[in-house]
Amino acid sequence: MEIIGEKINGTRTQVKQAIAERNAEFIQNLARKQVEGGAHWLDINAGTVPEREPDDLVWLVNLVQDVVEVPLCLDSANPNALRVAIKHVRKTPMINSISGETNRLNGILPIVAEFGCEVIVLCMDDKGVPASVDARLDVIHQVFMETRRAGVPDERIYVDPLVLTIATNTEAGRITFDTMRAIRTQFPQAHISCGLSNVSFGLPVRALINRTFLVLALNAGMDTAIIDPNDRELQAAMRAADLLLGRDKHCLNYTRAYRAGLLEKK
Ligand code: THG
Repeated sequence: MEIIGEKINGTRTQVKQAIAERNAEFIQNLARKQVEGGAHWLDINAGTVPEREPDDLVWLVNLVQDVVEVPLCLDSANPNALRVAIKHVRKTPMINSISGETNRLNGILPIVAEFGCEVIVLCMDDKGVPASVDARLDVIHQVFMETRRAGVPDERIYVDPLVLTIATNTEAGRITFDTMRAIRTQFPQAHISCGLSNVSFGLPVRALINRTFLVLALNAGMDTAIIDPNDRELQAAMRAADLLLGRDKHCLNYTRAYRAGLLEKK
């Protein structure tokens, strides 16, 4: 499984403060630690102040690239911020995200096509996140029509089926897994990605729910996730799941993680 490290996100209190104070050391430590923890990409989200977002995003991009080599995942709904930031990236970034929403298709898909980016596709449109599996697949088919028309190959697409909160709808997990299985079959070249934060909202022992969700999602065809790469239990569960699903040739990653002391309790 490929990991997108989630921690450099301006909606988090500490990161928001570090951005406001231009605390470079705090951000660069987050970048280094996540790559040491196994992140293949780093999500970079400058937060929610629209007039400051382009400057803040460029500041983050430059800082992070000075200390790590991994490509970035630019997390913004603002085409202007993305266009400014993309001039500063050293490696072609992933864009997080487009969706079936008109403004994202019009504003962000042209950037993805022009710069040859990989892109996360959220399973939602102007009406929100569809309730049923079939309605979600309709949205996905619509978006693939647009990405193909724009010349973006399916293998650059990471579909995020979105998982809603189990506490308010106990079908939320099943709907997400069924959507993943259908995407795997209908778009075999595309990737499937997901975040975990929503699924366990409002319930106790959230980390247990999150890591069990991750294992079930891997079984449903997910190959990438936006997670905290420094969460030991999550990483251990993910490595065991990859091993059991036949995605770890010669058990190499598993045994390597064991020797690095990553699989057992500290
Ligand atoms: N899909 C896509 N992008 C996403 C998400 C997704 N981007 C945002 C989010 N979901 C994933 N990123 C984060 C980043 C940080 C945290 C959670 C998800 C986080 N949360 C703390 C917690 O859960 O305890 C609380 C916040 C804080 O520290 O202030 O750290 O699903 N495409």
